[in-house]
Amino acid sequence: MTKPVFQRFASNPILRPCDVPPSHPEFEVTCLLNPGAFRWQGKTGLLLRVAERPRPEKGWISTPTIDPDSGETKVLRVRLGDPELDANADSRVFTYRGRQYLTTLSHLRLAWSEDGVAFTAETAPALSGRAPLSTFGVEDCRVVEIDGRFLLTYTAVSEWGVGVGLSETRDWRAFVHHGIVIPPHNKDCAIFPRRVGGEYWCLHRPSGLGLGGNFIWVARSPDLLHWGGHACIAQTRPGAWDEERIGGGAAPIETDRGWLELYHGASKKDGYSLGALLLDRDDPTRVLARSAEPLFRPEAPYELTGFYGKVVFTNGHVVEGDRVTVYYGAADEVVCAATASIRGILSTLPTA
Ligand code: MAN
Repeated sequence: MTKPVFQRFASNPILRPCDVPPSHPEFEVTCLLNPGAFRWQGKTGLLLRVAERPRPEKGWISTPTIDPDSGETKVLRVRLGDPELDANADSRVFTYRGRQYLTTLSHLRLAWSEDGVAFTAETAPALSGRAPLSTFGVEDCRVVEIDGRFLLTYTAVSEWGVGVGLSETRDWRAFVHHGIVIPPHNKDCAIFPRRVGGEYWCLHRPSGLGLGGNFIWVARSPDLLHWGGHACIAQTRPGAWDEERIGGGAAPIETDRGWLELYHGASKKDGYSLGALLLDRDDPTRVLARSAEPLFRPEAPYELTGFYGKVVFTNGHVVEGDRVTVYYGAADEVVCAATASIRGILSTLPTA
């Protein structure tokens, strides 16, 4: 058997819901997942997705949302068995009176580490949902640094849909919020770590209803706010490990063979796994290679079972020389890490 490309940290999971205090005394932290990752002032930072809800009550389902008018967090509480409730298909969502809700409300929380292994979370959120366009929370933040600016792209969820929010900071204390830069339905947006041909580039993931699908696109922008030049670069592949949906991970990694992007793909049978795309360095609309098989799939117990089982999902990594450390959400419940040699990943991607 060939050696696996990724090695999991022995201390996985490195962060669990009980490691982070809730943002509200009446809530519990249900899931800790999908962190953005970055280096700052000699430390490794994670921007965790903290998913909360009121403590479970037998016979009831309840979820917090932010009131679009007052901006206050309120709780929707529905009795199980209510004929207008459909809550069985997916632990992440439910439908009530014909409207879809998330079962948890997510915010983004900073956690810091000296060694990239042991992290301490801050006690208060760094970024929370706001009315009107993230009243169901903010999720799955990608972080990239360009010229001392940390650019944060995240999923902004509301009853109006799932869009891409952009915020930025230079010091992790003061944030500038730019609002939604790509409207619904779109998520998994990662900005490239440098301009290409004088413009900013990003990966994003619209969801097609009917025609199209959950495919990966690229776009360009002169100012990070206005995106154009859209091109669809990767589609789901029937019968493959990424047959159902795909989406970009964190910012592409520049290598001498091109931009290396670690992305997630989902299949009905195997859940969410990770693979790689290699894009042309000067023209990221050109795909040079793509993983035929996943590089990393849910196998450890904490990846197979949890809030939503069979998931490894990444949107954050740290690169040091040839080594990439991928921080990932496992089973939508805990945060884990694994490392790989970038050369090792590239060697799995033959180009024509
Ligand atoms: C999907 C999943 C959830 C997420 C919602 C909204 O259902 O990715 O984890 O909360 O989309 O983004």
